[in-house]
Amino acid sequence: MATLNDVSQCVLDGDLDGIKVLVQALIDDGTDPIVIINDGLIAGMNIVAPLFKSGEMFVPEVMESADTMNEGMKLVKPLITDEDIPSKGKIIIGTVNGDLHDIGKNLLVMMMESRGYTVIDLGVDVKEEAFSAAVKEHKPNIVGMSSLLTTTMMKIESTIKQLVADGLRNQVKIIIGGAPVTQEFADDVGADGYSDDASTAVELCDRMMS
Ligand code: B1M
Repeated sequence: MATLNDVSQCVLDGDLDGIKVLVQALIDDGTDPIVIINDGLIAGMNIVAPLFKSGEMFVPEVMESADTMNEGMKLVKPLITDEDIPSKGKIIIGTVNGDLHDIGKNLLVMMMESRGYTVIDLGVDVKEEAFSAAVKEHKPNIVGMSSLLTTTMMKIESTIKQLVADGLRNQVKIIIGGAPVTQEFADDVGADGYSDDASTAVELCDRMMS
């Protein structure tokens, strides 16, 4: 008989075929879909996060685990309503104007979603005005900006200035990251937080929301 531990292990292993069989078996046994999400799928990602942080798992494996979790979610999501899943908060995220790198950002999105946040991913090459319009529309708790190029780092600053100009800066916390970004840079441009990897970024959000 399938167990919630098997589901977590399957997420850890990145077993895309196995997860469908296990989650369907638990659904057929009458297991509460919320329990499958929290104690099976998310529990699996909660094992992955520290292993990634400590260097025991690498980007491709983390992506596989996140894909596996999402495959399981596809089966349970139709069985629950959005109100059943308490969200920890709403986060808007994007790679800044002129920058097309999205692997790190996508990893971050997956980790944030797996840790219970509602994430609105604006994609790559996100113009300053688009960040601002999204804040107006979605009223997030946190805005995340990723930049991988020294040439686009300054777009973080111009986006923050855009939020100030539009009177939105005080309504959100801003976190930033990406290879060239540093804590010093974050302090200079007036971001609320900086992180150099996806796991720490999620922990940063947790601290901001508490
Ligand atoms: Co480009 N690229 N690239 N590239 N690319 C870099 C960044 C570069 C360092 C390579 C090099 O020269 N050594 C260099 C930048 C140099 C610089 O600015 N100092 C570079 C360059 C120059 C370029 C082009 C200009 C090349 C050209 O066309 N001449 C061009 C620019 C295109 C553009 O954006 N306008 C370009 C293009 C590309 C590809 C399209 C080919 C591809 C991107 C594909 C994609 O993303 N879909 C690519 C890639 C893959 C890289 C490298 C090799 C790998 C980046 C990556 O995905 N790393 C990169 C070299 C490198 O970083 N070693 C390089 C894995 C990823 C998991 O890590 O993105 O750092 P990372 O994310 C981490 C953390 O940074 C952090 O968490 C993540 C996970 O732990 N993090 C955040 C990221 N965002 C965060 C946000 C947060 C918090 C944490 O809060 C919101």
